[in-house]
Amino acid sequence: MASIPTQVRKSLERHGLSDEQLKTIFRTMLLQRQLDNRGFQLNRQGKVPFALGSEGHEALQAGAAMAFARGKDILAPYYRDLGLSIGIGLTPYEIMLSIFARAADHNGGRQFPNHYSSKRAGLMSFSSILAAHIPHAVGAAYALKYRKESGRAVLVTFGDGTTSEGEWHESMNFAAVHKLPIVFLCENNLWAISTPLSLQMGQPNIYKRAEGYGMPGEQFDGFDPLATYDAVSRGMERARNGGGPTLLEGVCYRFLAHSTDDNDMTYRTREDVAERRKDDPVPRFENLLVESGVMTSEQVAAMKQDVLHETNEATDKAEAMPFPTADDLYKHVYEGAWEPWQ
Ligand SMILES: Cc1ncc(C[n+]2csc(CCOP(=O)(O)OP(=O)(O)O)c2C)c(N)n1
Ligand SMILES: [Mg+2]
Repeated sequence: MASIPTQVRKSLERHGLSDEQLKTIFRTMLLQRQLDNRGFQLNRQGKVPFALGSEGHEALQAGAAMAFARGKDILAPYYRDLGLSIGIGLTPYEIMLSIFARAADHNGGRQFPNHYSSKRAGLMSFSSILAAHIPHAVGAAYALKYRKESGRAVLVTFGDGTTSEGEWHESMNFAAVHKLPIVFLCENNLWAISTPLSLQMGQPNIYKRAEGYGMPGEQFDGFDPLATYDAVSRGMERARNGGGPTLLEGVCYRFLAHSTDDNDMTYRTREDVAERRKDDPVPRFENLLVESGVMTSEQVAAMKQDVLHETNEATDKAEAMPFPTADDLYKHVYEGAWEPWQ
């Protein structure tokens, strides 16, 4: 099984990132964790029916978001990508509109919670059906190539379990044959709800499958935002410059249950999770930034306060918004306002 390095790096390998960019990555990680927890809290308060958790994915998503070229690239995410979504420009208010399913949400409050979309941010709408978005992402990459829009690429993400789906394999093959501008980013958290990686695949190193399709593959520490940024930015640059697709695998861990509807204590123990928590990417990156002098402890504390304040404001503002009404139940579902009973 893929292992997670436990060493906190003392020296900072910044891969060309400025102090401001490093702080932006850290802020995205803090905001993701805060919003993530808010979704679970609101569910337990009976205010929202469902929320997904992404704790443990912060480094991977904030690092990948930093490699995304806003206004150019396209993101085809999956349901656990809260951090990637805010990292490429979605606001906490937009996240909360989705979680509260309010009419002002980009999907009109009609999508599953945590299923964002945004034309402005270049974030493609996606489905809860595992891997269904991957052929769509490949289609978008095909369109970029067909239209000769070089300098742009697609970033598509998915979990480890999703690599067992037929669409995943078909998409990998098609992208390699046509040398499409796309990066396949696997967020390997070692679980697919209750199915551990060892029961999902015989070859636990997902990145090694790349060779079978004829594209480069690389694995990195998904608890390290800078290793993630390095791998994803190289893959995206290659794609933007006509070099074709890449398969990347970031190894992380899912600290929370799969969703608010799941009880993970039925298939793993508190001790299992506590062991992985020792490598928690959020305090790990905080220590690195303080130890290497990018931020002081006081600046970190102020940033945490600011993130909490922003989350509270977004929560209150979204909660006060109206639900969609029955009138628009079929809006965006059937073309030309057609209704099934007509
Ligand atoms: C085609 C399909 N089969 C099953 C499900 C039910 N399901 C939802 S999430 C999930 C686990 C996916 O695990 P993984 O791809 O590793 O992503 P993770 O949730 O761990 O981030 C399953 C089986 C589904 N949504 N779609
Ligand atoms: Mg998984």
